[in-house]
Amino acid sequence: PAAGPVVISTWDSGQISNAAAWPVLEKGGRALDAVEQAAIAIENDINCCVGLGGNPDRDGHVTLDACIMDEKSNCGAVAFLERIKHPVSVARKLMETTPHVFLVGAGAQQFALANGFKLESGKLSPDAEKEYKKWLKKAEYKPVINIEHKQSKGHGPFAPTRLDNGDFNHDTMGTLALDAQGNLSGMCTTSGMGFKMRGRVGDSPVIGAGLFVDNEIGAATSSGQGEEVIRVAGTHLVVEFMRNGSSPEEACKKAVERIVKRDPERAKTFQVGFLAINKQGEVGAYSVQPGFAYTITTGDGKGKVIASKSYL
Ligand code: SD4
Repeated sequence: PAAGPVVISTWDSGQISNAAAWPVLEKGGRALDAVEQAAIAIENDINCCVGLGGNPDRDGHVTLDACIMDEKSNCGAVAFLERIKHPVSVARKLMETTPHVFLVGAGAQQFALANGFKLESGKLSPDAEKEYKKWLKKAEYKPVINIEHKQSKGHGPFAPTRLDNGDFNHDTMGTLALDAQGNLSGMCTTSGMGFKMRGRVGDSPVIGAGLFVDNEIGAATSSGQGEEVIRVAGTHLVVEFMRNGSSPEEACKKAVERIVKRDPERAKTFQVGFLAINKQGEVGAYSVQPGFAYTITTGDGKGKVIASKSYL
């Protein structure tokens, strides 16, 4: 018998994504549709951290990375996409209507426009504008650990994800769903690391790094310093650990340990968090630094935020 439905999303802002995914799953709908709804909801939320409301690159442009993967290992991804509100939906369109899996930059935007997506203004959200001006004063190019690991204070359900000092506690949302038919799908969407180098792409749109789904075994997504995740093909690794018998939490822990082992000293300076679900509907997470969390929705349809265990 199928274990679903269940939906999990990274971070406490996962409450917003899960609330949009749940009605699809509750009605017996497809996990793929559920995770796309999760993406649309969070990309629409101007108070959150991903989508066009996110922080820009160091030249002042918001550039989006996203991907989606279904139960048949179909996948679609876009990166360095500008002025399009729903990158995950563009990725899905690419997956379903072309022989390709990955489009970037101007080509991705051209594909989106040809498929009826609207060109948005490109103006920064008021919060992002403020943050960018603040950043420009020093214009320091270094990925900031604090953005990732500071505990979000006072976040009730649907509270803004900006911290009191204006930072986000993250810039990426990943959602994994198991539907009533027992099928898995996932998505990952991001504005990427704030004030990144122009053209920089992280792990989030990279299949096997920011997201991986294997319908026989399970699925995983990640958040944090994308470069570290790409180096170990992080979410593919998590799914392979599950294939070899690890629980979702153990699998996430082993992937974190693989990253830390490379340079334990340096690992003190960045955050990576993995989130996973297996075919039985068991879920788990693990991160390098404290402060990572995820939201799970199942049974009663209420999103529950759970703090991840961490290496440090
Ligand atoms: C990236 N993984 O672009 C993303 C950033 C992130 O929470 O997860 N922020 O590297």
